[in-house]
Amino acid sequence: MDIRNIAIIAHVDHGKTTLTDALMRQTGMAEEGVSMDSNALEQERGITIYSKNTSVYYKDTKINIVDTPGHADFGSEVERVLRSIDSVLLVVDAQEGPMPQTKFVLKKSLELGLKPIVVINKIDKPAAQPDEVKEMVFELFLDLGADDEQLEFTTIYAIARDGVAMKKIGDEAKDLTPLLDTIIEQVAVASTQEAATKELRVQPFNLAYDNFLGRLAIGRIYEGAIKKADSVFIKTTAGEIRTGKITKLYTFEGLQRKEVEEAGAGDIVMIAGLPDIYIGETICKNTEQEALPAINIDEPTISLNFLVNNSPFAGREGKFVTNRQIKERLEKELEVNVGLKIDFSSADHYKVYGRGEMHIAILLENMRREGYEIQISQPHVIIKDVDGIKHEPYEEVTITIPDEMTGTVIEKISKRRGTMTNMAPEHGYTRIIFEIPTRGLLGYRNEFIVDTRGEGIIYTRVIGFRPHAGTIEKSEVGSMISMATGKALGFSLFNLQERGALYIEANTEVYEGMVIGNVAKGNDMTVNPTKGKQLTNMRASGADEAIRLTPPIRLSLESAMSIMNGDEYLEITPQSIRLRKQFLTENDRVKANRKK
Ligand SMILES: Nc1nc2c(ncn2[C@@H]2O[C@H](COP(=O)(O)OP(=O)(O)OP(=O)(O)O)[C@@H](O)[C@H]2O)c(=O)[nH]1
Ligand SMILES: [Mg+2]
Repeated sequence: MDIRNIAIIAHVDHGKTTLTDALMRQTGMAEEGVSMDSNALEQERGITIYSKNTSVYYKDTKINIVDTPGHADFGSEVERVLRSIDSVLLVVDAQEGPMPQTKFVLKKSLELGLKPIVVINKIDKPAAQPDEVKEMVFELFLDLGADDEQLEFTTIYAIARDGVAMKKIGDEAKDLTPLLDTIIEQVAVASTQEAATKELRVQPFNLAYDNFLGRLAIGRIYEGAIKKADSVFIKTTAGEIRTGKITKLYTFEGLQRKEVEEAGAGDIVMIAGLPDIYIGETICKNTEQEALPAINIDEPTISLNFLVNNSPFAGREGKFVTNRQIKERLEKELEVNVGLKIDFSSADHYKVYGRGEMHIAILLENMRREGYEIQISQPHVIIKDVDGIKHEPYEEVTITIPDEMTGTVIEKISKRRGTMTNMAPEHGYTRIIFEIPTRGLLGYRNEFIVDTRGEGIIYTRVIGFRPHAGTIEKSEVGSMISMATGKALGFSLFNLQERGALYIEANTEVYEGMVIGNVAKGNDMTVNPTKGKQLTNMRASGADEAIRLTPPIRLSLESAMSIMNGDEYLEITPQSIRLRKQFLTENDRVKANRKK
């Protein structure tokens, strides 16, 4: 059977997964309501976090599809996938048009010589402008240096949510047949007779983990056939050679993996039995075969420490709280989380390196759901030495805001060492692009939301390491710290909310040293949130409940990571996210400060 290998790529939310799900439905591979976003966190956040494989059958052809994540923190994952497929469906929202991640994934695809099929999706939106968007996509191809063949891309119009596609606007919208036919017509057959008769070469582009089978490699068979129980060599581009034995072999079918005895050239397989296999290595049959070109893995950009929770409330909510349990969990994460690095050498903390705040937040969120308690320190950017010069990560920031807010935003970003590279009107809004050190950006998101009253959209993407920008002045926001342990009372919170924004509500249990809010003006402030009204002054005992409090700011993992200060820890348990001072008593904090 012929095989075609494609990836679906796009900016976040443009409809990749919806389209993949619809393709599975139409070909009978999945029921109504079944989604590729199968992970609990994905469903909750409504985004794809992990790229996933599926396959569908259409007209005697097997189409392997990789659904990729659109969020920039997972961009390097997309890049790896692109190396291993033959064409992409570039999905573009018919209203928003090309966005920063559209540009990034298209650029990578064009550089690899792929010929994308453009899918203009969501044409049902009231403000959809499919013709204009097609024009914009064409311009983007030109800007990114597409060759003549790539410029002749086919455009399909779709409403992925309804499972329909058309070759022209106005065609009958029945199902996804026009898209499936286009895939069969345009995507090269995955293997030739010649490749099929050569000796085996497989290259993994993704990793998975199974409690019984251990590490699994997901890779493309470039040449030859692979069989269960095969003895193989694993070659790296550096020339190292190891041996291994395939214990189990799977192909993809809909959302399932299907165990097979053998798979042939062109197919995408999942391989068990190679516990130390890694992305980009070549699995082959004899030592003379050449390793396939390496697959680049992007370096981490931020780091932070993971510690055992030692807050006064430690152990109340979690099942797994010890150093050893945390270490084992992190070691397991390293099996599959390709962008992650961890330094286990220190006795009292583990240093975790990741690709961005969201990358780390997803790991932490998974851990707390599994019952772990943990503390983390403030994230820092990674500084690298390149030829004796200090380098730091930079990001491209795309901001879409109401026109009248441009002044404030430009001023703030410039202060943080951002430079504007582009500014253009965008449907009654202004879109501005900046380049800024990641360091300058840390903690900015919250300010941005406040400054733009929630109306702005900010989108960031790491663009690489550049020479260090020097000191960046940031107005550190002071913390409001509890001096007491007990239950926070409405009466005291009512008075405290005059001084800043609170993170807790009445009746929240607090401890000495816990950060319960921020301070609008000035430095850290120690307060007593447990103080009740003097009994003599109280008219009725129920008075406390009658107090109306401003709703608190609910700390999420990401927002807390971005607002926490250097002398604080974030305490994460299955039920709570608490900010605290590293030194819990005022006395110890003063002493620690003096030592500095
Ligand atoms: N109006 C409209 N909405 C759509 C259409 N296709 C998808 N959506 C909606 O767009 C949202 C995002 O869809 P997803 O398929 O999750 O987008 P995605 O590209 O996979 O997102 P990430 O994987 O997180 O990058 C969902 O709320 C969908 O219901 C469409 O054709 N029309
Ligand atoms: Mg998705």
